Amino acid sequence: MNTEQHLAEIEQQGFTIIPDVIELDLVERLNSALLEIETQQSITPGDNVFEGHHTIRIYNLLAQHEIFQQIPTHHVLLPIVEGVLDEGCLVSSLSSISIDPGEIAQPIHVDDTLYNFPRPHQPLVCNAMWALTDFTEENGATRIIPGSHQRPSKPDYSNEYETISAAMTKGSLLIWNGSLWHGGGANKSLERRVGIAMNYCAGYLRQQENQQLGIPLETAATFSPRLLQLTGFGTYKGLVGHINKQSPVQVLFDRNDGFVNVWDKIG
Ligand SMILES: O=C(O)CCC(=O)C(=O)O
Repeated sequence: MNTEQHLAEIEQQGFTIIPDVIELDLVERLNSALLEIETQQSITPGDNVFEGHHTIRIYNLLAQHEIFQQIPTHHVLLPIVEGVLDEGCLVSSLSSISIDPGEIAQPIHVDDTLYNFPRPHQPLVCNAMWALTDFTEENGATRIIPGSHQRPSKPDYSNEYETISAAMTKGSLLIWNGSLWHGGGANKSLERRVGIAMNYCAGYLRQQENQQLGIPLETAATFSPRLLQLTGFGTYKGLVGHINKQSPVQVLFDRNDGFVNVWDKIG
């Protein structure tokens, strides 16, 4: 399937799966980096139903290791996300979700719930799950309700819903409209299920993780121009986020990266 076909699927059913798209060498290096961070920082599971009691989550990955810089700009993923949102889309959050054996199913939810617009609405959030292990119904593959992105209501956290499992092989991507009803699955297997949640939002919304304060400036200075834009060090359409008619990259790093203030463009 090409980009257009994936976009059509997301529009119709709220999600698409791209099998075996991430190079396995990269998958292994991501897995090693996550394990190293977890061990070095003694990261333990969260303490609520949403994050899970047997799930290791590592947040703010772009601040943790340079290997994660390859994720937001992925050459197959990003054009699809740009097609759902637009080219001014932002990294909303980048975190890992490792579901360990014994974890129960996460409540069904939508990822754009806090942007409280009447549903259904234009896409505000587009998220991708990177499968760093096989995802199966048994080990906690993401549960989804096809077509639910069009529903006028949001799910009730305390209800159970009929879902399907987004089973996929290691190295695959699940991409969904943030209005889709979904949640992590229960892990009834003996092995950990590892995913990276690469979440994007429209460029005119506030990002879930504060990238500009959460990523050290000396780290951001090493980012490609596109990654700087995606993390919010640029502006949306030459205006939103400007500082005295300059882009943040100009103010912080004394570089222009093609920025033209929208009013100056008009002439
Ligand atoms: O881990 C998963 O499969 C989904 C997790 C999720 O939807 C979330 O934490 O928002």
